[in-house]
Amino acid sequence: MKIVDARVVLTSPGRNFVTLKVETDEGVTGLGDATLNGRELAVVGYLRDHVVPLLLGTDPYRIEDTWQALYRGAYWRRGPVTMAAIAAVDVALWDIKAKVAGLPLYQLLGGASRERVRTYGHASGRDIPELFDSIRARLAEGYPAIRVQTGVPGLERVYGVHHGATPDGARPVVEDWDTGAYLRSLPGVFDAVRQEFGPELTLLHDAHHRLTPIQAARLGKDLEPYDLFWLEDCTPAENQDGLRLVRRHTTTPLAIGEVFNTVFDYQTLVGEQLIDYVRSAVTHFGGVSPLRKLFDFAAQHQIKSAIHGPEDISPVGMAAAIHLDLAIHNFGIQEYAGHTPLTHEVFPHAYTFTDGYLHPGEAPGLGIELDEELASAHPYEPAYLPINRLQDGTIHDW
Ligand code: EZ4
Ligand code: CO
Repeated sequence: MKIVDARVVLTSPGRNFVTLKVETDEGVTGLGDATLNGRELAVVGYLRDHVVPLLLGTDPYRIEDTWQALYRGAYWRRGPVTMAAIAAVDVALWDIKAKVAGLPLYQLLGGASRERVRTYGHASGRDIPELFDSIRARLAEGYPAIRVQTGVPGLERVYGVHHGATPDGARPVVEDWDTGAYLRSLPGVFDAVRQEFGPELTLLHDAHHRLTPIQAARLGKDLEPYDLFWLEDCTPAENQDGLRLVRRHTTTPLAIGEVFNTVFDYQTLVGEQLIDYVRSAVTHFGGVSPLRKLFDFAAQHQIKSAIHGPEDISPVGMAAAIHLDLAIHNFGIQEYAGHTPLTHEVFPHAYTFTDGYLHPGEAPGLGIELDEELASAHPYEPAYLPINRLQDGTIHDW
């Protein structure tokens, strides 16, 4: 079998998605997600100009060899653009191989280790009543676990919550931030949530890289009475050593890694067991092949998976994640923000979301298709994540 064509499809059925479609001389096709929120066109160019020409004529069964050739052959390694592009190829080739085998992808990854995949959803509100309504809405949808984000008194925007296309597409929305106000208000929010919803509900929180290690240590301690499933991205972890300090001070479980793109970002974090959950997405980590290796490394340190699943992972990336979730032993939880009805129409899929649990379905391959005609009716719209400024105007991590 040979790869005879590969196309990059950029579409915005509510938000932008980058999809690679690989075609073979035997008519079998594969899909991969390469969406990099706010930097989509860079990945489109990387794939179209530098990856697709290298794929033509190659054997789609040679997934590992192709991965290594794209990773090592570029000479310039790592980085989100490169690794999103390689991820799309890796996933598309797994899709092809599983389709030819006539098996859902999870079977090629070792088969099911569980019946279904537990998820968590997002709740947020400017104040407590709005937050409670949002939590009730997620519970009504069946979510067994909920990430809680709220407004901070004195700040205008609910942080860490972003909204599709920006009003002025060419420029990011500017938000405001005050770490002191956040640290003072958050424990009270979780106290109120526990009083209203009881001790059983699984609760998570995302600090979105906004704290220093000592601030993160304090927050982790202050949140201990509320029994969080995890505190996510408590501090930017490019400096992996900083997590030693956080870890020494708190038993609140820690999750990190949605912006990471290779195992090297995790060497200290996993090797010293400084975190409890790894957050990388198939889409941003070079695909199913390297993420599987990361999970095996994490398993040696009793660390579990928690694949990133916001709206900006396409249904193709989500499908790949769900197959992996079902197959690996050290599965933790799967984030599932869901997609717009139009997105589900552009990407018809076999995976299901029922009572808060996902299942990849039994269709051969990833179990996903791309309606190219509908996709082309919804072209790319420039959109950026917000940026953050402190009250004196200093740029802060978003
Ligand atoms: O802000 O995916 O845990 N989930 C998150 C996400 C990220 C976005 C960035 O594109 O933090 O909502
Ligand atoms: Co996050």
